[in-house]
Amino acid sequence: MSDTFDLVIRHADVVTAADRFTCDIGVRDGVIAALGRNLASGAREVDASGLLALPGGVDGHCHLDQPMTDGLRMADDFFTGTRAAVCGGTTTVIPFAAQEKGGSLRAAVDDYHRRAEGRAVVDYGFHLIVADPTEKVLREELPQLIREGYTSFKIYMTYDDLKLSDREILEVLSVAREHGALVMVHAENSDCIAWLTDKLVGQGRIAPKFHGLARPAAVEREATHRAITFAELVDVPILIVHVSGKDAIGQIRWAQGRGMQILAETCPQYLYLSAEDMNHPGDDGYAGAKCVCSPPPRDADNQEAVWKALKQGVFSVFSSDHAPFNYEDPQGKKPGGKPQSFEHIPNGIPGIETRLPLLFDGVHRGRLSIHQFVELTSYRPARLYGLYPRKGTIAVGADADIVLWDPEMRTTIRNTQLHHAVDYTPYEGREVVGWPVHCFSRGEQLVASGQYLAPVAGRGRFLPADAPSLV
Ligand code: DUC
Ligand code: ZN
Ligand code: ZN
Repeated sequence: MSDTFDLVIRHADVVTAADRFTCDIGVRDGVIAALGRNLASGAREVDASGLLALPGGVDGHCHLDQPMTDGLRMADDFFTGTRAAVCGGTTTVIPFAAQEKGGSLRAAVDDYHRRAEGRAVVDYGFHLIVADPTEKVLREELPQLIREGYTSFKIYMTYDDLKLSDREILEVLSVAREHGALVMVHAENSDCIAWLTDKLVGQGRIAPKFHGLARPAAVEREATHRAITFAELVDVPILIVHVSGKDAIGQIRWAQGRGMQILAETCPQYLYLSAEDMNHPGDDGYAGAKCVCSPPPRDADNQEAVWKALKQGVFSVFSSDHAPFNYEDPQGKKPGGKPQSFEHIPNGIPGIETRLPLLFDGVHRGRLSIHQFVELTSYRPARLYGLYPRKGTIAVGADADIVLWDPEMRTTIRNTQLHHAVDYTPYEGREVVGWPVHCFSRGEQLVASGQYLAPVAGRGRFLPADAPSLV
């Protein structure tokens, strides 16, 4: 007699954003076909006793093979980036198809598909980056792309090659409102940063640690408040990305308290890194470049504020903001091959593989519940970015993207054991409790006992997104 299922995961301690139950998981054709006790046989059987079965992580903010200006290059493409993602328990990634100023958004999307196809090992969607909202982009390209399944886009309030004026932001938000898309906002005040940077550089204060002084919390706070004001004027929800600490959190709480749909994201660096890490003495004081990201990591007080806000539900999503630049690389953190003034260090740090274990360690320490963990890292990003219920839960009919976690396993993070193509991790030597030991994507096991099984590159599929679901 033939087997009823392609795969049965036995005795799974299933945890979703809302529920916890013990059952077998029956998988057929890549989809969860049954949840129940004593399911019939599967062609493959896996015993999950003692492990937690969680929906695969959805990383709603990561950068892979994103074309860069200034001769920089990302170390991870869709192959190495998604390989690292799944080894860290993430089975869906949503990086950014970035428009260039003067270029077409459609061309950026077409180019980004070419970069992903044949490379990704897990499923992926695309956000857009709108850097040049011309009339054609606002009236034709963007509405058409939203209809085709690109329902979220990021805009920047800083960086000369990306930033929008206040007027342009209002125009983009209006299009999002009209067509039901979600706008993600990088909130830092560009002119304040430029002014502070010029002052610091003029005083010869160019080491990596001065990156933090050029982008203080007030700069993020002001831009966050301004973005909230724009959302109020247009009457549209927005998502503030990579929130770094208590000043911006204060603005978000204020808006949420007034009943506004201001959503927020934070990332591991704001829980675990601080300004001190950008002041690392190694490499004649330049090693701090490894932790240069924007907004910058702040201090212990701010870390605590981020943990509390996570617990209290201020944040909807927890993403990596994986921005993979090598350290020892003329196209990375040492542009031109040598230490540079902080203003030339590419912003961003790697973290696609360590995102989930770092937050899970907080579950182990009682900082948030296991249900909150699933909600922040899988369920809510799947809903917001139009992928639910295919992704983001363990339920009949969902894709069999399942991660079996050993909740007690102690791991010391070492870059040599990670699967990205970046030559360092900012979390080198940090011990975490809990690790994703077996990972399945659409029922195919890609990681077994922590070992990457080298599936066919390109097995990952593009996921057109439905309309955002904000709750
Ligand atoms: N913003 C991001 O979202 N990622 C990396 C750097 C940045 O400024
Ligand atoms: Zn950003
Ligand atoms: Zn980012």
